[in-house]
Amino acid sequence: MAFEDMWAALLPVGRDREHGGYDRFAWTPPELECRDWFLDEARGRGFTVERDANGNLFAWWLPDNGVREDAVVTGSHLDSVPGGGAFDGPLGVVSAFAAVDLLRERGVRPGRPIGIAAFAEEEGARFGVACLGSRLLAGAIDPARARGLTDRDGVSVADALAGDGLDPGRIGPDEDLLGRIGCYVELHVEQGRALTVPVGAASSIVPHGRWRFDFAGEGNHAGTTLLADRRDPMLAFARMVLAARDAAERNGTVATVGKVHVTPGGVNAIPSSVAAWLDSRGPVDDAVRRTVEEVHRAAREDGVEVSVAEESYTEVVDFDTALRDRMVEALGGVPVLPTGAGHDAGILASRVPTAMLFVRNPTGVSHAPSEYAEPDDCLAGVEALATVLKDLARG
Ligand code: HGY
Ligand code: MN
Ligand code: MN
Repeated sequence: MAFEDMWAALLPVGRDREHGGYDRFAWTPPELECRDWFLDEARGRGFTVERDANGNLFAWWLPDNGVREDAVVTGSHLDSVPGGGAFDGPLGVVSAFAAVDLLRERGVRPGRPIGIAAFAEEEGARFGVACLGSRLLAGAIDPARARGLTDRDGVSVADALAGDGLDPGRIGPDEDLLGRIGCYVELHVEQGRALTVPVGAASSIVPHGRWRFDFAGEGNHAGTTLLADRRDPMLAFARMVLAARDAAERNGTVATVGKVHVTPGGVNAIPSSVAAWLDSRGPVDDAVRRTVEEVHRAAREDGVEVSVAEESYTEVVDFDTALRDRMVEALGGVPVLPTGAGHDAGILASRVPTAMLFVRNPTGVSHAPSEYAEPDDCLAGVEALATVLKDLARG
């Protein structure tokens, strides 16, 4: 099935009719539908399908020579942020199938296995930790902590895995699977405005993390409670949001507060508590750490208790230069650029040689419905990925 057909098949899955964004949260119906799509595409090509204990999917194009290790793996993720764009994640997975199709049409027979991966819960939109599936595979998160993560309705990762027929007791690092992977190359839509030609390569991912702030005050009546008697957590939250921008400007980082839960959430009730999440990223670790500390210091209000918990943090990722340079050479030279976006490739980079290809995004917008890549640029990305896979999977 050509790129366009696969793209058209996925496009409507989990798309909100009103705002056009996607809500493909891990192990919810739209994302399960995307998983089924992946399995159909893999089986339709006669690939061996593997679902690891962590819920990551792999489709294997195995060579005739019986070699089963040193695989070249490509792919990305199928889940989205709330109201996300169509390209972040799926472009890498659809392009992987399309690139392998090109190689097969051209009579290429790989000397090493080529794997296509779809990692679970990359956005962390449901359970709060980004790249959960690849972190578990790579041993970058404690399995017990992961099992206990819950979504807004109190459903745990363990429940979600069990609901999908997996044994939550088996999640965690998979040394056998990692041992079979020789390298990982992820194609991804570029998420800023830096790429001005169809295809580029990644040099690094900046340090980035997310922190949960909890503000505990006292719920009370909006009309009968004197200002002097209030312990309003919303005021501490408001200071947190404004402090995030100030601290980011001071420290040369970026900081975002995009998610907040107010309890109980009544128009005429002073909240009893507020939970809010800070996402901060920047060129160096200590600038990010300073940003979070300054926000923590500023997010205050008399009578309101403030607590902060780090939910995930990824130090700077410098992709494998030999792999990157080999990829750039095979492509005849493409721009090499850093990114402020996290990726499964950034997590796997700690275990296997990893590289990334970017496809131009003319809007420069991501994590929103207007995220976009031109069809010609998507096809250029497929050609580039096919070239890289052919080069890397040579016997
Ligand atoms: O948050 C990120 O940068 C990625 O999209 N998970
Ligand atoms: Mn994303
Ligand atoms: Mn992504």
